[in-house]
Amino acid sequence: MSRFSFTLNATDGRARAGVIDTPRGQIRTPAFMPVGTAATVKAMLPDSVRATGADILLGNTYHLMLRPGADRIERLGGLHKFMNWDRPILTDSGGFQVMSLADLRKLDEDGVTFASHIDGSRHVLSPETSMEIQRQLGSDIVMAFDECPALPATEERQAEAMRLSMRWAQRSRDAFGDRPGHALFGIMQGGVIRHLREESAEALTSIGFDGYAIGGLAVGEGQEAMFGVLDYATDLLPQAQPRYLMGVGKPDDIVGAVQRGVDMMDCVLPSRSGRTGQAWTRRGQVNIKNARHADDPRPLDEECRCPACTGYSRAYLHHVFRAGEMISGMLLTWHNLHYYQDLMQGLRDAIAAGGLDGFAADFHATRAGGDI
Ligand code: PRF
Ligand code: ZN
Repeated sequence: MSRFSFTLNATDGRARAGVIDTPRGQIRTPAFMPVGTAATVKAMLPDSVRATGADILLGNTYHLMLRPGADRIERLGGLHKFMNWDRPILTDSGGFQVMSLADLRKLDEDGVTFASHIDGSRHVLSPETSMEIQRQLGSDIVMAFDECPALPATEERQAEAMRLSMRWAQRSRDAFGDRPGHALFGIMQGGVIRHLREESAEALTSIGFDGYAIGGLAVGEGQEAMFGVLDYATDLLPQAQPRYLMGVGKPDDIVGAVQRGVDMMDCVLPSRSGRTGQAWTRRGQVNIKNARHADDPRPLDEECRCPACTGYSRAYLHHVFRAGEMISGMLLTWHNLHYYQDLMQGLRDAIAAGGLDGFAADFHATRAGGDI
């Protein structure tokens, strides 16, 4: 069986382009991972997600353990077979979703006890149960179990959450064991406090992981503060493993993160905003609800080769959104995911050619603020 490995092919400044090899296929980096929380990228068939250029999807321990249940998915042959996606899947470990979605949460050294947001049933997540559930799902890239404190948080609270996450990282590593072809990523915490980020990086690298995530960002601190952390945080992590910035982001967040040495990202934004009538294009954001589009025969994005842009006008997309037709969410999600993957390919090509700064300048120059 081929093992999990990361090969760096090019660097440009602090940015990197490479390939992660897994038994389920290659992941070209920098990579954007569409979110498939409930065993589906909402409004898209898996072949269509692949056609946008995605190499890997993200799944969620929290949602799948509650519905339809990890035991059931395991009995049915694992998440890949269940959702008909045979390429790599990364699963988040659940703690972050418990804190934002579950009721009656109780957190202690062992883990977190909570009530399901779906039916109120009681559950426990700990480093050990999270590793077991991610194994049952058949995840290719398993995330360590961590705590991401809600903002605003005092330095004391950030330190406590980070140190708990580092003890949980060691327990995650021990519980994961040795699983050839599967990877375990550690998650750095520490908020926007540099010495806590340094302490967290030191703890994770001395445990040793197949990849390193930067957690605890994009939680309301703002882009400037996030970039301020990324300015030093990626350099605290090993060169030889992938770095994953969790839950990011808007297109300009992605460009800035890649310039600062991030290799992987995920975000619900392109899929979620597609269902609410928001499109992301080379010239900026389009709100398809807007009456301005009712008679507009032009495509969403003149340069895009996706089915929404090659087959339909803004007028049609406006009409089906207003009429509440299902094809509206399908076409806008397809376009948004296609746009995001085109952006990633542009970033990878620019890094390979040593022209990332020019690419980024061009990216910013062609985009208008507000609605276009
Ligand atoms: N930890 C985990 N998942 C996450 C985050 C985190 O800090 C974030 C923060 N942006 C998103 N998803 N486990
Ligand atoms: Zn398009």
